[in-house]
Amino acid sequence: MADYMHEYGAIAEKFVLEGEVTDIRPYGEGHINLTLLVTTTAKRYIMQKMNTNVFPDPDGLMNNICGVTEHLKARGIETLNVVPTKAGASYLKGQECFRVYDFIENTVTYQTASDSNVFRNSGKAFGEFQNYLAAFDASKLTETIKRFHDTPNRFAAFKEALQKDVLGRAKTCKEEIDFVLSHENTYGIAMAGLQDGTLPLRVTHNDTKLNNILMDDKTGEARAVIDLDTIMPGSMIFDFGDSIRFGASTAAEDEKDLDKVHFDIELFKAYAEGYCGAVKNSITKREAELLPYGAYLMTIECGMRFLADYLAGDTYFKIKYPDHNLVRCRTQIRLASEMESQFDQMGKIIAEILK
Ligand code: ADP
Ligand code: GN1
Ligand code: MG
Repeated sequence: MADYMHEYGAIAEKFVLEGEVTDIRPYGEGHINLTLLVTTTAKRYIMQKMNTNVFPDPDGLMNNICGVTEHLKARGIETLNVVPTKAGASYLKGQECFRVYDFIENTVTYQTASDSNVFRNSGKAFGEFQNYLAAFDASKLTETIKRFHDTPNRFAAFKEALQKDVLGRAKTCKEEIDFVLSHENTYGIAMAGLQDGTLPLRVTHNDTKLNNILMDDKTGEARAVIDLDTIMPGSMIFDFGDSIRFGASTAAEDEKDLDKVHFDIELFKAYAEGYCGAVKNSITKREAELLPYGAYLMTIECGMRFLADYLAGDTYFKIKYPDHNLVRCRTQIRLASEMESQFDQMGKIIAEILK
């Protein structure tokens, strides 16, 4: 194992930490940043090497995070606490950029939602998070990743990666490519709604998977929504949909055995109860109608992003083995195709909850 203390000890020293650093090790299952658990003689911290390939404007990014966390703290909501550098900055800027948060203790993150109560609680928390963001001034936000959930644009990027096929991998995933190509006519509905105003543009989290929320390890209640890097203007159906994509599955996002991967309508219902219960006073009729579609859209969009990255040589998502992105893509396609055949049931569940 790499000597993380040796590699990152001097970086940690540049932040205002309590106590002496005794240990640094990798932590969590995020796909984007290098996340390190820093232990000192006094307490624990999360230190992240920020992914500046994915987020090219770290100033704008940290400005968003400081703004949003202050907004939440002012309302008494538990959130990430940014630990400043000794020079008084919100992050360490250099060839590589680092930031530190207090470690939020006595919490867990889940990689699957085996317990429907936990999933319902996460839905409630993401819904409430949406409500808190409603009062946040969108003009103060930098768009940290342009066109993040613009699915037609993601599809164009996918086709470009396919056309280049830099590693000659396209021949190994014909079925998956065909699935993504054949569904093109389903990709434009959310963007069209945002453009013509039938879907309201809101400040949204945009990356609401279950491991981006910390749950209390005793009560199973949500404690804090984390991974605030992608807070930007977007649609509520993105936040609802991305949670369903990840959590309403019977298996992990990178399960290799597709026989184990199914869209679980009971988990969908549990999340919808939590989420819709929280946003019932603000959700519009059109948003409610499009929640099932949002689940499908976020799932197929994520599938095409994994596939595009596999074709492009794994330059975006962190991987643990060579075809990891292809494995992830396959679970998303499986889920998206099961969702397609259950739009009616999903719609009925939402209507029942909101009636
Ligand atoms: P990425 O953008 O790579 O997904 P995250 O910010 O989501 O990075 O962090 C990765 C993981 O680290 C999270 O899923 C969570 O398990 C853990 N984590 C991040 N911040 C904290 C924190 N302040 N306290 C406790 N755990 C945290
Ligand atoms: C990434 O950062 P993380 O691991 O929470 C990605 C999401 C994807 C997700 C798929 C900034 O989320 O958009 O849906 O992986 N984040 C970014 O698991 O691209
Ligand atoms: Mg994350």
